[in-house]
Amino acid sequence: NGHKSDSRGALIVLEGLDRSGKTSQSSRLISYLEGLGHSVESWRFPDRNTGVGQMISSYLTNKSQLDDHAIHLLFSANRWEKRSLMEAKLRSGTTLIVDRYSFSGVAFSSAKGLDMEWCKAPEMGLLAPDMVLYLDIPPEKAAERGGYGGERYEQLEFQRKVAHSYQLLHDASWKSIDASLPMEDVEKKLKEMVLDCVTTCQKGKALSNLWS
Ligand code: 2DT
Repeated sequence: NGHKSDSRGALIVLEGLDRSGKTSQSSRLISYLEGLGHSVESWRFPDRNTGVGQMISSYLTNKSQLDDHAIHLLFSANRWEKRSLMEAKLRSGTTLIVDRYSFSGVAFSSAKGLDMEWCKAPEMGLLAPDMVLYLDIPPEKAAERGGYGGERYEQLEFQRKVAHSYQLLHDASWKSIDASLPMEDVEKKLKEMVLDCVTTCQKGKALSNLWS
């Protein structure tokens, strides 16, 4: 009686400090899943292509200044404007590998001193990821990798605070991976976890919302 249609794609989020390897690992996961014949898309937040995204981009590159609360809400709005597309993709069977999501939103804003519960509130009702893969790396080690760009937030002292905020956000859907291991080792672990999650969602795991 239509239960087959409950099969769906997985919502998989990669989180971690700058230079933790999220972007490289994300493209490896995409190739891996495509190779297995899965329908999969690479997403990232902020999505700088929308109108809201352009305001965010201008803030991150220090071309504009905004109140901490205001930029927090823009990051959240940027996810809300993609929510219905996200749900449609998942229901049509496409898995999404998402580079940063609400956890970045809360971790970065609370690292500035905003109240964590206040930060979570606008995220409530967005789709909850099926799995959050946290690429765990000490801030000092990430900084050694070099290549912090010139964007706002890309400073060791601030990254330490973000790491602390991330620690407060861990819940049952989180999987931490030691991201200071060689890239190939990290990749191998991620592939196993992702495949497992994709299979569970294909079997018809229900979608749910943050933060309930
Ligand atoms: P990228 O370097 O990954 O493009 O991220 N950020 C991100 C927030 O402060 N709030 C959010 O909700 C999101 C998604 C993290 C750009 C920077 O924006 C931060 C780094």
